[in-house]
Amino acid sequence: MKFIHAADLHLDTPFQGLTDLPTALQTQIMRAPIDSLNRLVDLAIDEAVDFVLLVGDLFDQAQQSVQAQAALMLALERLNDAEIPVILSFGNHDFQPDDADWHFPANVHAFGSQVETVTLTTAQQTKVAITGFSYAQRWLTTPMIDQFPMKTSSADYQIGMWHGQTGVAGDHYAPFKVSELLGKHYDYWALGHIHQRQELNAVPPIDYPGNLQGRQRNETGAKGCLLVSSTADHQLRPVFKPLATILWQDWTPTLSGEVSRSALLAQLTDQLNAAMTTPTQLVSITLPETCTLTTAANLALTQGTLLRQLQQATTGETWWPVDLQLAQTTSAPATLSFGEDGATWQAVGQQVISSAKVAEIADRLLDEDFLNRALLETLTPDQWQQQVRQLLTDHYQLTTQKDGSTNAD
Ligand SMILES: [Mn+2]
Repeated sequence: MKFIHAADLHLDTPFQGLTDLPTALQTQIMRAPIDSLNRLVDLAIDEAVDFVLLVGDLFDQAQQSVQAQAALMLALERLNDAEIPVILSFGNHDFQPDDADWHFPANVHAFGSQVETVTLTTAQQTKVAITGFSYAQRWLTTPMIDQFPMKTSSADYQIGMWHGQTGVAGDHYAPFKVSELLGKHYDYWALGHIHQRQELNAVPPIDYPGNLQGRQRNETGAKGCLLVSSTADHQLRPVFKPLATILWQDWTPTLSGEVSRSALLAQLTDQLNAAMTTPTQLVSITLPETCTLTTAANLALTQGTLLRQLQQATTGETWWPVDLQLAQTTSAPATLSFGEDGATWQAVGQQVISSAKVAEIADRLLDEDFLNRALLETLTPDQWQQQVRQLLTDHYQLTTQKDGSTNAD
């Protein structure tokens, strides 16, 4: 026996926090949840599975978009043509009243808000009982476990479908305890709701497959479904199958020493080109503590110009930078205080203002676009003032207050 366990498709998910995307990538991202569903159907047909379980949150909202509904119906029709049954439930995102009329194809069984059991007989004459429920409202605080029957003796395997999370009575998302599920003696618990793939118990498996397609920055890594097969000793064993067409990724480049803006841009581009292959990666970049940035590079980072330049340096076919930041260090940021202590300034001035230091600083300053431009074209005094003020406030955390507190963080 072989089946697919998937959950949390969120077909009409709104992707947020992405700006300035190339049109092709934007289209690819908007289609990603539907593309991953279509790949699930391909997998089901290729593997000739006996049935497919979809455990809640098929849609992102109780009111679905027409496109998402059409995509689901098309996928279910393809499985119907292949004579693959689908057992599905609705979750806390796509909760449905019991009298909602979906006109699903004949191969589909959708659970209502009361726990029920459906029984299938596979082509190899294996009898499988599948027990589950749907959400009829956003929250499900009542204990559902009491409604679940003990494993029936009339089926070869019994599978529970449960969209929810561990917790105590009163929690919002169908709370359960692992021990309660184990107490029913089922052969497999197909969970949904938690978007991170995880196994709460190995034998029998109590598994979250994770969502089919990552929806935001913290949903990183490969996403897909579980392909579950029976073993000779009558166990059910899940294997992860990646399906997502877009991956969110946290990534840190290899960098050391002091890095200028141009070197940083070149290094990031080269390393990303080498590291990122299909499927397309949406990358949140954290620079390692092993490197320090020149003043200009730091300014470009904090102002976002470095991220924009990096976005301009990629076609978006294999990677797209969504964020770029320094590793969080525990030490306090350096601040420069314009206080009233003239003696300190004199002492510091004698140390700092040497011809070598001036040359070094001038070199770094020429890394600044606006200073470079000023030498080639004419900046008005107003533009000069505005740019210098921006440089000081953004990079040096300029403070003019006597108590030394900063006006920026
Ligand atoms: Mn959910």
